[in-house]
Amino acid sequence: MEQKIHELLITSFEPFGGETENASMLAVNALPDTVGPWHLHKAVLPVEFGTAGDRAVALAEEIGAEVVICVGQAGGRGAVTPELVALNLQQAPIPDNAGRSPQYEPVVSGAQDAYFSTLPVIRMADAMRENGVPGVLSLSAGLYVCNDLYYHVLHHFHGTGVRAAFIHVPAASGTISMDPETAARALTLAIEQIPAES
Ligand code: PCA
Repeated sequence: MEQKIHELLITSFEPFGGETENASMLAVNALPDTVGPWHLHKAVLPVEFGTAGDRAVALAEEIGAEVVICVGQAGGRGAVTPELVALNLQQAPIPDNAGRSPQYEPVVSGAQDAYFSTLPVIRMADAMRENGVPGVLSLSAGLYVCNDLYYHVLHHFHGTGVRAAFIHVPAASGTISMDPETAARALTLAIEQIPAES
């Protein structure tokens, strides 16, 4: 019997903060085009409040994605960190790539304070460690563009059945870092934990 193909959007981010690379791009580029029943659609998003989320939602709808995985770089973290929650708050320690630096403004005015991931992020972190890849559940994606994107996606798809998670990967170079192949292995393990509901 033929296996049904399920569409999955996986996004990464362009470089930001004056850096020339973004580990999320390197890790996502290193992924295969299919993982189990999942057909991966890869896209690179701008590091811009609002725009990143709008683009991810538009792409997900265009390809009929059942699952959206957003990946970003978290400098200073030594493990791959699936994010449990997205907060309805923006705070920019540095301007985004469009020069905007919101200070404690909501992502979506009047919407609920937070959303939990709709994917098994705890299981994802466990699977990484069980397979020898540093992986830890994170309770905060920060308040910068990664969290903004995550909140946008969870808010937009709330109640629709389209499931989403955000995963931070360590920087690709420097003292606290992870090579892109290991980060890609962690992302593959994460995707393997997603039940394909049809
Ligand atoms: N990391 C930033 C934004 C883009 C990225 O890769 C963040 O953690 O918010």
